[in-house]
Amino acid sequence: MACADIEEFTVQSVTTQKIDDILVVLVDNPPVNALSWHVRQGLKDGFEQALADDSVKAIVLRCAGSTFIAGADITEFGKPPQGPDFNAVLNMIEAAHKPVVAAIHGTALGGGLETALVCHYRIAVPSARLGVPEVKLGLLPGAGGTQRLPRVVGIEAAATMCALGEHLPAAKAAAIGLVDRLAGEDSLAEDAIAYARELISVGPRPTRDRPLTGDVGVIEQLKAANAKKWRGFDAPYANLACVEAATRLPFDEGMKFERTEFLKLMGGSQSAAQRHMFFAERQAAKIDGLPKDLALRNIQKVGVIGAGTMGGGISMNFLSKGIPVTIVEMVKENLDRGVGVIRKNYENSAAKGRFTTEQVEGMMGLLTPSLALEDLADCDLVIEAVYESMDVKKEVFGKLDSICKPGAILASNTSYLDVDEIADSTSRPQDVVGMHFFSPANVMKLLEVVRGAKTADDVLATAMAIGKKIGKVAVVAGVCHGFIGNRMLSTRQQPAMQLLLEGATPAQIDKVHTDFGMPMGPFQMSDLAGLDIGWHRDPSRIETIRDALCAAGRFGQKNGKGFYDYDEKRVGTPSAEALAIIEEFRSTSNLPKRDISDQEIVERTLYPMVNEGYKILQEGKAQRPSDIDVVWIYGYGWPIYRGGPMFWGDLEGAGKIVEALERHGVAVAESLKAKA
Ligand code: T1G
Repeated sequence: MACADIEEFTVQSVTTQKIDDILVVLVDNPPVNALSWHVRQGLKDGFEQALADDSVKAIVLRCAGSTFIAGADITEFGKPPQGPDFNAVLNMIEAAHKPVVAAIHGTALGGGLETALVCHYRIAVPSARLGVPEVKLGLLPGAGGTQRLPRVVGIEAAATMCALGEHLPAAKAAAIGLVDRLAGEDSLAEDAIAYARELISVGPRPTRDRPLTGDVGVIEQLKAANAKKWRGFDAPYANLACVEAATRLPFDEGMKFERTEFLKLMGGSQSAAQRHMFFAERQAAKIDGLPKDLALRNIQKVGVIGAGTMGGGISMNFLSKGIPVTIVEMVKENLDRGVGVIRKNYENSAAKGRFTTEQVEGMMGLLTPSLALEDLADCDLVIEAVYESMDVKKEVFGKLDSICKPGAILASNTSYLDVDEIADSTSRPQDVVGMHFFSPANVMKLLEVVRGAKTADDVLATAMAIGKKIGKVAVVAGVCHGFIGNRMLSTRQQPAMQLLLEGATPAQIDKVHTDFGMPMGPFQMSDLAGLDIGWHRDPSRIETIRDALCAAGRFGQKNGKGFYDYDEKRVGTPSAEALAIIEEFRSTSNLPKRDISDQEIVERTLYPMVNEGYKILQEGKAQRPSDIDVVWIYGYGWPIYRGGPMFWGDLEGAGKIVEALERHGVAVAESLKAKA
């Protein structure tokens, strides 16, 4: 039965099928069976039909396609409501006087799991995953999840699921009572009907009437264990408040409490930001102007040149996904050290339970160390991660050009050099692309894929696809100094240094940034990277504050002192010596020392980043503003609850930003000025 004609159009996203005394309600709303308004309407119609038909003794709710319902339709948020109220539909299902079985495959997430929770019983295939990931959207399960989960799995599991938003595999879900029965991987439809028929004599089991069990103390434990990770976030605490309410309020009161908390989050900027990032991350994978069905190059074997920190980390990305890697170094000692670091990293992960010993040996077995570039001849993709010097890179690519097989993709991990110039050192510039990993390369999710002027479309698309395959969030960048992320970073670092000359301290400036939600501020980041990177090594030549610190032997975390002093655990504290060096250098600048407000620090270090983002877009070096947001969240730890620099800039307001930039004498991007 199709759901009723809707004023705009008739949809077939929910149909029913009667099999003897069982009615199957089937949802079919590709790609993830989201609970769009016409699905809610179809569920309402389908269950009304089932409940009115006396020959129907039990009901099965199932989904077509690759997954059970993956949640509310996020694209509907913020738009005028359409179709029946979600909670009303769920309450109707829960109150059914006939047993209702949810048949789960793929993922039952968010509103999808909430729909399964109002069904009286749940059967799932072993490969299914269940969860309430709303917290990752800055939300909470707003259709009874925080009230019904504790009644099914207990307070501890419910609090953990709501606050962390992780997916549970079906076996784990069965172990905690979220799933009542496991079906055969390929026989869910039949097994669900058989299970429903068994339940006819058992009858309905409304979740709202089930007793709530467990220890509410888990809530404070979760807060204590996640305080650092949840710094600045609203949603985790709202989720826990709702679960806590379930332990002390009658069900209907608890539902009202949940509704109030849900609407607070839905109306706030954090959820808007995190929902923006949900789509931004998926949009980043799309390359405008390329045909969807473009054939990709086949990447079976990867070569990495350089076994240092970056080369080793890059290699691990492929090895962890079962892709063989030949890693090449010029000096045996460096090669052996690099291979040893890779093994050590895997062994450390195994010690934390992430890999078994066999898996570590398997991954190491895919690694072929070599001292000869010639061993890269049969690689489909070669990634160069040698010293950041154009001359060195051009020499390497010149050799690769004569060694590598036709069609091999030649990629540079350069973090800011001109990929076109590197490409022109080969006879195959169409096969050259930038693949800029972020350190530590086996951990950081961002991958900037730098599109050269001559990079072939299939090379670009293949680099993006292999990036996703190894678990990265890949973003297309154009060739310019620093591409997207580092180019914007420099517009923050320069004014930060200037503010020191005018009287601010490193700690004050860094605190503005960490209070904003960044993992570290400009000077903490400089100490981490190393103040001596790119230093001319002449202690008598002091032209900048950094020169002065390096001349005094203050290189950053690496030797325990930079802008800050560091203890053996690399915990930094303000340094009287560093402040004295800065003050001495500052006094030569003839700039009056003055008190500088935190707002001025925001205007002079964060607003220029937004401005640079507009310039990057104007120059076509990024495909879309949301790509820039993705770069900063996955490459630099920009707080996701602020949605990235461009989203945040919109929230701040173009007019406010332009006024401040002009007041500070910064040249404003035309496209930003036009928006003010
Ligand atoms: N709404 C709308 N579109 C969605 C969607 C959703 N819930 N989930 C995915 N899509 C789109 C996605 O944008 C992409 O579109 C396509 O589907 C494939 O997604 C009241 C308030 C299910 C694990 O948070 O985690 O319920 O790019 O590329 O890698 O309490 O999608 O093709 O145009 O991610 O196979 C809670 C979000 C919502 C789950 C599949 N649910 N989705 O991963 O495919 S809030 C979620 C996912 C809620 C209630 C609350 C994943 C997936 P396009 P994909 P995938």
